[in-house]
Formats: sequence, C-alpha cells, structure tokens
Amino acid sequence: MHIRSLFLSDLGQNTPAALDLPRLAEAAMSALEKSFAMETANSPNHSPLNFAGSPINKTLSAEEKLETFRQMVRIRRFEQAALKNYQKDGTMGGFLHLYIGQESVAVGAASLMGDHDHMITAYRCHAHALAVGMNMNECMAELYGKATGCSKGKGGSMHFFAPDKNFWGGHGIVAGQTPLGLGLGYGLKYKGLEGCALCFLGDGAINQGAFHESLNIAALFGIPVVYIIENNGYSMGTSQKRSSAYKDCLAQRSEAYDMDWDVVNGEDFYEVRAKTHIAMERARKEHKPTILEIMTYRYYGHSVADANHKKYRSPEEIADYKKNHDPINLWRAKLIEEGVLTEESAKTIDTEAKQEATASTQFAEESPAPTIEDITNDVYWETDNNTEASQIGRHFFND
Ligand SMILES: Cc1ncc(C[n+]2csc(CCOP(=O)(O)OP(=O)(O)O)c2C)c(N)n1
Ligand SMILES: [Mg+2]
Repeated sequence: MHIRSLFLSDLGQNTPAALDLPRLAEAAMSALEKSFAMETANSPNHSPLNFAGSPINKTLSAEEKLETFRQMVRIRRFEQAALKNYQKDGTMGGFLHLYIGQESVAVGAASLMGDHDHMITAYRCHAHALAVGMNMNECMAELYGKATGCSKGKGGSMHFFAPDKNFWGGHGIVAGQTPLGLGLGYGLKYKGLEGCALCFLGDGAINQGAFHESLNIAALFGIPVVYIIENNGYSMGTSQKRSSAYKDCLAQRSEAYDMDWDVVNGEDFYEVRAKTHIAMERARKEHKPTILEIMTYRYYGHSVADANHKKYRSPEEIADYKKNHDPINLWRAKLIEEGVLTEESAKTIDTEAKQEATASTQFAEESPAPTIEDITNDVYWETDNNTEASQIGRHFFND
C-alpha cells in the first residue's frame, strides 16, 4: 500500500477513502511530470517517488533548506504565542484560525515564488503571510487590532495583506478568494508577464459556485492560476466525507473542466515543492491552470471558538498526526539525516523563533490603537483620494 493510503486509512470513518496515489498520479501526469518521471526513472539513485531528486529540489542549497525549516518553525511559534496571547487577558479579540500542523504547505509554495508570482488565500492566513516575508511585528499587532498592524488594525486574524510582497490576503468568505485569484492570473496574462497566481482554498470551499465559475474561466481563457486545496479533512466540524461528493479525490473534479490536477502528500516537504513547481511552470509557460490537492491536518479546532473539536474527531487521531505526521518534525529529521541540520542548530532556530514571537507580542501590546479619525480611511479609494465621486457620496454610478 502506498504511504499516503496508509496515512489516510489511519483516520477512521470520518475521513476520505484511501487514495491510490500511483494510479491517480499516472492519470494526471502532464508532459512536465512525465519528463521528471523519465529523468528519475533513468537515474539509479532516484525513483519517481523520491521527490528530493526532482529538478526543483536538486538545486536547493543547504542554506535554502535551512531557511524553509526556519520559516516553518517561526510560523508555529508565532501562532502558539498568538494563542497564548488570545487566552491571556481578553485584550486580543475577534477570530483566530490557527494553521498549526499545515506549515509545509504555505512554506513549500512560497519558497517557489518569483517576482511575478502572486498569492491569495482564505482566512487561515498567518502562515502564508509570514512565508512571503511579512514580519511578526506587523502580524501580531494586527491580531491585537493595533494601528501598527499590517492592515492598520482593521482586519485582524483573517485579513493579513502585503501587496508589496504580492500577497493579496486573507479572505473570510469561503471561496471568495477563488475568483480573485483568477483575476490575479488574468492580470498577469493581460500584461504579458511570466508568472502565476497561487490561490489557496480549504476542502470545504470546493463546493461553492464561485469556485466552479472560476475553474471554468481559468480553463476556457487559459489563465495562469494554481488552485491549491489545503485538504485538512474538515470544514469547521464537518468531515470531508460528510460534506462532499467525489469519486477518488476532490482535485479530480477538475477533469470536468479539462484541467490538470494532482494529489500531494503535505507531510513531505520535497513533494509539496516538486508538485507545486510543476503546476506553477505549467501556468507560467503554458498558461494552463491546475488544481493541487495537498493532504494536510490542523491540530486545533476550526478557530479558538471551536471548543468541541475533539467531538468530531478523536483525540487519538490528533495525537497520531502530532506523533507521526508532523511536517516540521519530518522536515527536521530529513535535514538532520542529510547533514544539513544538527540537533543543536535546530534548537537555536527554535529558540530564536520563540524570542521573535515574544518580542512581537511586546511590540503589539505597546503599539497605539487606531484613531477614531482614521476609521473611514482605507475603505474606499475614492474617499482616500478625495475624488469628485467621493464628494457627492456616489462612488460607483454617476448618473
Ligand atoms: C460563503 C460562506 N459560507 C459559510 C461560511 C462559514 N464558514 C467559515 S469557515 C467555514 C469552513 C471552511 O472549511 P475549509 O474550506 O475546509 O477551510 P479550513 O477552515 O479547513 O481551513 C465555514 C463554513 C463563510 N465564511 N462563508
Ligand atoms: Mg478544511
């Protein structure tokens, strides 16, 4: 049995049926994948499932590998500090959706981005923000609703943004980001830029009409967009099996739109990078969209308000993931095995990440709150720029 099938069959009745990955991969194989498979098949050291040997991973330097590990650790420590702060004294409010357990997905994808690539995601956005290079201070301050936050304290947990880093948020309407991701890709093609849009969504978002409308246009117009389903098995308290109709997997639905797809084992950092890279190249060079379904898991509830998260899944299931499938532990072990990381340097990276998170808490707590005068700023471009339309209060229709 393939490792991923084992991984899924461990999960019990609330989880997707075991996937036969080799068969699915064969069905979904593109020309690029075939050339990689042929290359690896011809090399005595690399089997097609040895993703460390994929072209994009072979070129990773030791320093770059360490950097990806550092990013994952920073994200986890940031979120653990955020949870602690949230529960501390009530000064942090609003939603808090933690990404803990899924770190390899955002970091793997962000590590592949070039100057013309863009990223957009749903409300579980802390990791994507840090992975594209936002700093902990602006992110923690945003959680506290402070003026120094990345969205000036008006967005909170669900709305981290950094347009200067090609990061377009942080969206609360389930699947609302999917037509926006399409638009990012359309913009690239329209401007003749060789880049792609990475649009993340949850397994619960795939049944939304807006997503299917986006898929249709993406395939019809040849838009350079990669839809990445982060399949953590649950949408709020509902398992994938109880919410979605599917044959073998969710990504396979793309076949109805004549679109390429693949399923990815999210706990294997090399696999995340290898398969995401193939999809990104397909978008950049051939203007073809792809759906990737990355199998992953969240350790905490849907948000901090989800106190019953051990009722819709067993404590054993969560414990199994933490013990056997944690993406940070697995990447750490791989890097130690490769001689890139030592136990000692791993500890140093962890200590530094904790210190950075603590410092960001202090920064956020000491930062000023937004002023009342600022409350209507950054809502309408017309108001901010004092256009004629804003003066008559009719922003969109002049007749
Ligand atoms: C259009 C819409 N319907 C319902 C909701 C309420 N809601 C918020 S998150 C969520 C579950 C989404 O789950 P999934 O897409 O799997 O993402 P995950 O939370 O697992 O990352 C729902 C139903 C919403 N925000 N928007
Ligand atoms: Mg989900």
